[in-house]
Amino acid sequence: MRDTQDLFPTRLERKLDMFERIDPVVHSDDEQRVDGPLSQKELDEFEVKGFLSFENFFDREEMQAFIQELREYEDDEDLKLSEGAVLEPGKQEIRSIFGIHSISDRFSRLTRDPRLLAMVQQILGSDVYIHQSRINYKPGFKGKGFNWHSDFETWHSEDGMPRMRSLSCSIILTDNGEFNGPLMLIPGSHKYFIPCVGRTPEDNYKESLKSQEIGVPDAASLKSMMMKNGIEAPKGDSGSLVMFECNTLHGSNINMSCWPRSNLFFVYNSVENTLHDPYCGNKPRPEFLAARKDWDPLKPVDANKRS
Ligand code: 6CS
Ligand code: FE
Repeated sequence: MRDTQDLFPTRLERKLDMFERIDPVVHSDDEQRVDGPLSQKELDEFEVKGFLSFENFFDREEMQAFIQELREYEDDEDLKLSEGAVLEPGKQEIRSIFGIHSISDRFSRLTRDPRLLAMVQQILGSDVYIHQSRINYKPGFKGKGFNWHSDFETWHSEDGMPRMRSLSCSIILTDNGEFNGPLMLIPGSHKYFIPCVGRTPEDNYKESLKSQEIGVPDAASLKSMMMKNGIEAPKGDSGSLVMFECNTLHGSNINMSCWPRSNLFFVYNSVENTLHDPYCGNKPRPEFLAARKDWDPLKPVDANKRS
């Protein structure tokens, strides 16, 4: 019988102080550590900061096919009405499309890119599967921001993810500059779990994906993290990659520029960390938000069939 004890109480009626992380950050053993593409220096940086960024990880040209597909989705009225699509206020522009790896073969193959997979397996120390995928469009002028949060706090509470053994790969599709709302992260914040106050309403995702109000850390906790290690906003051209740990606090500002800030997010979970029932007690969220039907280990695609 799997242990379903809730080690990360959150969505509480009363504030509970943050506490130190109990899970490793890099899960691989000594042999697995040396068996992957990340150097010891990169593994140490991920361990300390909770994220790594790689400029031009993919070629800009390679990204063109993905961006073209992205543009086609923007003009697809049926897709805009689908359950996995979240619109910006005003219901014109797309904010996010979830489950992109199950909609598109091209994006599905990208989740199995041998270089991405090898790094993810090296950090998580096991085979992995996709817990969630999405494109965040953040269109020019209309793209709203994302409040500070830990993804794990949501995935634990609302999806039943037991431990911190998951990470996100954010692939930059349209150049992320300082003016179009780049992803911001708080280095070292993954080392603490911040319980949040506020019960989770049923079907919370119908609101939280537009603007997250539940599961947002309190200002005092955020301030203490920021005062300790500041804030970083890795910028980069299309094809750059930010890999961040499931519990690293992150968020982003509204996009006040004319340039879209469209990023792709693949969330990899260890096959040793599959979902329990949601710890908040609500019914499980839809499949496009949290995979429950397919936990098969991802196998790498042949590198020259990637896109
Ligand atoms: O609820 C979720 O799964 C989503 N919410 C946020 C703010 N980030 C992670 C994920 O996309
Ligand atoms: Fe997030």
